[in-house]
Parts: sequence; C-alpha cells; structure tokens
Amino acid sequence: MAEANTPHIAIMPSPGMGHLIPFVELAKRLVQHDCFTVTMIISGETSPSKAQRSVLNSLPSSIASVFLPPADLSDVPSTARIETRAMLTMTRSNPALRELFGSLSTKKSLPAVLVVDMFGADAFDVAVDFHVSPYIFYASNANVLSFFLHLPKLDKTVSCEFRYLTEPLKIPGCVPITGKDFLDTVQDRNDDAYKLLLHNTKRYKEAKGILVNSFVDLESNAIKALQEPAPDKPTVYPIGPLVNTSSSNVNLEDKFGCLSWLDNQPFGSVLYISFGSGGTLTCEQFNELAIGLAESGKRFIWVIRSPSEIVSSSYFNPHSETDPFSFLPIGFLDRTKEKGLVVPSWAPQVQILAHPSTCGFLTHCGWNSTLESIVNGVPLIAWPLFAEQKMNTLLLVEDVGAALRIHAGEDGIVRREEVVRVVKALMEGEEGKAIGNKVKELKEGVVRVLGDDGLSSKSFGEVLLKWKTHQ
Ligand code: UPG
Repeated sequence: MAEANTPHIAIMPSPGMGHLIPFVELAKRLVQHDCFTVTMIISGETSPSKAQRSVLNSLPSSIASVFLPPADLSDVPSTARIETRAMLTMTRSNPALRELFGSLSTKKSLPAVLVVDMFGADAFDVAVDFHVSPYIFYASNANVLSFFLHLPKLDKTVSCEFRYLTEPLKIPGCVPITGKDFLDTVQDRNDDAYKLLLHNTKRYKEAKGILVNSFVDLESNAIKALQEPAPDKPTVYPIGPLVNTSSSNVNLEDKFGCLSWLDNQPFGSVLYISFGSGGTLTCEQFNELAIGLAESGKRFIWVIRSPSEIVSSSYFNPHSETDPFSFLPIGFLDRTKEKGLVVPSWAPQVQILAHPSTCGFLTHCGWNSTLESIVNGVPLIAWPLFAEQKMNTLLLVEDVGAALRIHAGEDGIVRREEVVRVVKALMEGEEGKAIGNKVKELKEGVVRVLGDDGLSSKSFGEVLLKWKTHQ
C-alpha cells in the first residue's frame, strides 16, 4: 500500500456516483506528481454497483481501493431519504474503518491524512484516535458549503420549518435564498436526514481544512467570505473545478455509440439531456419531456431511466432494472430517429460535453455535471430535482447567468410547451447566446485558475504542502 517516506492519504467518499467521481479525480490529482500514495476507502450498504466498479476498476495502479464490509442498515426503513442512508452508511462504517487503520498502523502504513465526504464527519473520531489529520472534500459549491457551515446557527435561531421563512436568508458572500429553495435535506426538520445533516455540519469545525470544488470566477464572493478567518471555521481551499476531463476519463463506456452519432451531426447542434447518476422522472413527466423534445425539432441525446415517483430512486444504482424504452410515448423513436439518440441509464457524459456537436445541456444541476459543462463551455438548462440542486440552480441562473431555468406548472410538472420554449431559447434565442458567452468566459476562467499560477492551483498547493508535513 503506502511506500516508505511518501505521504499516504486516505480518502473516503460517501456512497453514490456523484460523490465517488470527484473523489476519484482528487485521488488522481494527488498521485499525479508521485507526491503521495492514495488509498480510496469505499463504504456501502451493499457491494459496489456496476457503475462504481467500472470507475474503480479503471483507476491507475498507484491508487489502492479498500472495500469496507457493507454497513448494516437493516433497521432503516426502505422509505428513508438517500441522505439518511448515505450518512448512516458512513457513520456505521466506523468500526470497519477503525479495524483498517489498526491493521495499517501495525504495518506502519497509516495515512497522514483522512479526507472525508460532506456526509462523513463521524470518521473524524477514528482519524483523531490514530493521529491522522481529518479533512473534508466538499463536492458541491461554496454557496452550499456556506449554508452547511451556517446550519447549526440557523437551527438554533429559527423555530419553524425553513420553508415558512418569508425573508431571504443572507449568508455573507452568498446568493440570498428563501427557505423553499434550501436543499431538500433540511425541508423537514423532524426527518432523520435533517438531524443527521445537522450533526455532521456541527462537526465541520473539527476538520483541519475543507477543500471545496469551486473556483473564484464562479463564486468569488462566497469564496472570499469563506476564506475570512473566524472562530470554529476551518481553512477553506477552493481547488476546483476538479472534474473528469475527456482525456482523463476513467469511465468511458459508449455501448450505444453516442460519440460516433455525434460525429455525424452538425457543429453545435445537439442538446444533451441527463439527470445525473441517479435522477429519474415520473411517468407523466417523462412523457411530457419526450413530446417536448420531439416538438422542438432539435437534435438531442437523452439518457433515460425507467420512470419512478421518487426522483432520486436510482441514486445508489444508476442502471434501470426495467427496460426504460418501454416507457417512451408510442411512435417517439420513429418520430425522432433522424434527430435524436436515446441512451438507457448511462452515457459517456464528459466526452459528449466535450464533443464539438454538443451545444447545450439540460441538467438537474448536480455539481459535477455543472462543472463538467462549464469546463467544456457548454451552456445549461436548469431542471433541479433533489438534494441541493435548487440552490445550484439559483446560483447559476440568478447570480452567474450560466443557465436558463425551466419552469414547472402549479402541479409540479414541466409541460411539453415549456420544454419547447426553453430548448429553443437556449439553442436559437438571444438569451441563449448571452448564456453561451458567459459560459465561454467561465471556461477561460477555468484555464486561468488551473494554470501554474492560478488561484485553484495555489490553493491546492497549500493543502499539499500541509499534507506533506503531516498537518
Ligand atoms: N455521469 C455519466 N454518465 C451518465 C450520468 C452521469 O458519466 O449517464 C456522471 C457525470 O459525468 C457526473 C456524475 O455522473 O460526473 C453525476 O454527478 P452530478 O451531476 O453531480 O449528479 P449526482 O450524481 O446526482 O450527484 C450528487 C447529487 C448532486 C450533488 C453531487 C455532488 O445528486 O446534487 O451536486 O452529488 O455532491
């Protein structure tokens, strides 16, 4: 595992591809210059999914993976929120983590640092017992991190459900936000997910530092405010965007020929539609989106999953168990065969976004998808589904100007006419052009911050220096 004298870093994402993927990128960045050896510690309720295995199997040999035994969640109801499952999995993996550290200690190959996920603060107990420095890698953005850091105070000062707050919450440097747009996890304060999240965020102050996957051009005010020293606030390092790039993709699975299909489409003509690693739509919504796409007359690649009443139902397993094609409206494939490609469950997203034929991305605004689009200069249509995606949408639409928002009707359904409107607005309207220009500007910002003297590189360098000296 760890080689003598090379600092050893252990990193531990929470379950779910949206967290595993950026942690893999962090691991790759760490081993790039032979400065560190890295062990990825994988926890889960079950053995890893096909999607997780394909990412982990393609890691360079310099990154070791250790699979902890499945955490026992047999007492947790099947209706529990995904965040509850993720946080309990992390906490209940502590005994196995302790055992692993015990055996590494015997072999004198304990890590110098343990980097955990936004949901994994309980692992600090193990780290501290073994004199390993605890850090967080926050795979969402600086606005949401600021909210997490503020949550313990909010919990103390507000007694009602947050959705009843009439005044927008103003956290320094952040986009003002009303309670109904707070992340889903805090919308029901009696739910276990809220209690667990609050518990996690109360422990953030124990971290030696927090690495956040964002960059100054995107969130200058929030980052600046986070970097103001304050009691109980760990140092925050904006190191992003840390994303899979098409050249470094560890997860290239193109069984359905997306890339060769794109090769045959005109430059800048295709809209890519995907709801991340686990988002799903209801039957009615799936149908409206299908008809809207067909009626827009635009070219598209659409990654589909079998519909479900629960929007995050595929979160721990992105591959649909039933045939998603059977839910498409009758005649849809025939009607769109000249212009559209429909792909079940999983597509090589990064390559699609990097392809010159792609000109837009209709996304749930998961933070990895957002960053991957920006890195490739692809403008967004924001269709948030769950987790912190409404907060990301607010940032992208109201503050940054990198996305157009799609609007649901009073019944919560986005109608076909709205799909047509927003797709055309992005692909042919003035509004779409302005957003395209903004995203191109951000793409240039990415090159700057990741350059040798760039701010994200410098921030990352500061962390590495600390880790090399075991701080
Ligand atoms: N992906 C593919 N192919 C697909 C679908 C997804 O490669 O067909 C990849 C995609 O490139 C990205 C990742 O899967 O790297 C998806 O990540 P993200 O866009 O962040 O969505 P989620 O998987 O939903 O991520 C969860 C939360 C999201 C949060 C993110 C980081 O749902 O709200 O921002 O984790 O915390």
